[in-house]
Amino acid sequence: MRIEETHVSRLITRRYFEKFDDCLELDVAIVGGGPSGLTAAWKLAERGVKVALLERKLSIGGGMWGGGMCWNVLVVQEDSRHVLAEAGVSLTDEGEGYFTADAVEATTSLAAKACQAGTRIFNCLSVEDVRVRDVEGETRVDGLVINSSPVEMAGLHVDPLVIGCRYVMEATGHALEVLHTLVRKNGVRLDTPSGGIEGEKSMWAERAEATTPENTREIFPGVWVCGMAANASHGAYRMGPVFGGMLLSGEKAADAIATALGK
Ligand code: 48H
Repeated sequence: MRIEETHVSRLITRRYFEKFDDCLELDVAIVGGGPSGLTAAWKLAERGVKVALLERKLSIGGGMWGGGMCWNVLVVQEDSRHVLAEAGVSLTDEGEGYFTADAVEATTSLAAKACQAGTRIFNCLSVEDVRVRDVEGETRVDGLVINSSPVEMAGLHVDPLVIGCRYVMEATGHALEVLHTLVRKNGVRLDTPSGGIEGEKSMWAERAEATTPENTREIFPGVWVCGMAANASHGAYRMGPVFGGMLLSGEKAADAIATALGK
């Protein structure tokens, strides 16, 4: 076969911009490709929701690759192992309700599930702001302001672009980037006890695992919090390399949003 380099370039640009153009109006835009965002993406796409996942880094997977302290094994519990099992991940029953999985297998399997279900993934793309609108007297987030990660990293003064969506999913983990920007720039109140970001508490894995799904909710009109961001926004504890709550959080958010969208 003869290979023409410019044709390779044409194929890439054509397909990429077709995908990008189709994602300018989404049902759900997920910010962050960690375990919670990937699970949510998979489950939303499976329900027929038009969803894209935006990830700043070259690789998706967030904090899942390294298990604990770069020792790439992770732990899930009895009530969440079905998510990894459904993704085809091998689990080892360690007794007393603990299961272990290879962190790399778990990350790549969730990513494959999300892609194969129909999620459009944009890596190397950073969310730098939100779009807000007043809808019937209520301020609502209905889009994301995005830029190329290399532009962000180089500190170049290049204006961003915007994608619209019915719901944003804040899945940026400990950093809570979407919520911090929303609150700082717009002075709005979140649906939390203080009306602001409550912050993250120290390690208490059992409590943290219970509260992660509980705190997974619409925290501001149009914005769902998911994964570690759910706990970090609600003043809850951290859990270390126990990943069950992340998976259940993604599953819960996807189910609630798909249902709200009538899917
Ligand atoms: C685009 C962005 C932006 C941005 C950040 O941290 P994550 O793995 O998120 P979760 O919540 O799915 O999983 C948390 C888990 O990995 C973890 O840290 C745990 C369990 N910690 C417990 C403990 O005690 O420490 O992934 C978030 C992703 C990352 O890949 C970021 O690069 C990405 O979000 N991201 N992407 N635009 N503005 N900000």
